[in-house]
Amino acid sequence: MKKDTRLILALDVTSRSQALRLAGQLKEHFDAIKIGYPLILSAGLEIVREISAFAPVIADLKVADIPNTNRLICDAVLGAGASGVIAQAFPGLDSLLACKASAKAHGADLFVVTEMSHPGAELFMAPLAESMARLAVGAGAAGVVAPATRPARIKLIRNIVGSRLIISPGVGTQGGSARQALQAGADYLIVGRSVYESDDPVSAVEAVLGEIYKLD
Ligand code: BMP
Repeated sequence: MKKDTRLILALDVTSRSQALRLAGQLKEHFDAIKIGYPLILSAGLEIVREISAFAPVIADLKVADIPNTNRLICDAVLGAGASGVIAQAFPGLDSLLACKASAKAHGADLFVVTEMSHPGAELFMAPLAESMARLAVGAGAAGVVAPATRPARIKLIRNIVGSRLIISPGVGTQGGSARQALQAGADYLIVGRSVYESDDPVSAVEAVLGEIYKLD
């Protein structure tokens, strides 16, 4: 994945035509587009290939099953053209290794969730986030997902994952700051509603980029 804008678009719309319109309009501003259940279940698996004509697609299926089922899920979405897939760590190393094997076979990247960005993640995920990050490293993941809503947690997870990528959701609508997340060590920011729900999505993403460039 190129690292030009350091932004990944979370395209959680449920209309195929709206998704394709937004992808075309915004592709220059994002290094990748993350799509998941909302769009894939609404528009069908073929949307993965259609969106990947605009930018590399990360399939956010938060894969969380036994190894064989994980493999089938990853094979399906990576076979449909995704360049990366997101899995949950909590089912364990064997489940993650199945995702990793599928990703390797497709020349794709595996990303593993450590701690999620919403308040509810503090109950079960936060106490285990460091273990999940270690498991991601052990499974050979290309990167992890860590919360822009809690920059201190990004810093902690960076210490564990070393040079692996950190992709970070929670900027904008969820209250996270782009600048703070990057300063804490995120490689990429995942941005969704604050851009695609805006009346002027291009201006909305330019505002985020303005915040990022202030870093230099
Ligand atoms: P938004 O900018 O609209 O809040 O979108 C964030 C995106 O990142 C959504 O697709 C959501 O499912 C995803 N996400 C998240 O918000 N927090 C996490 O911890 C992990 C995610 O994948």
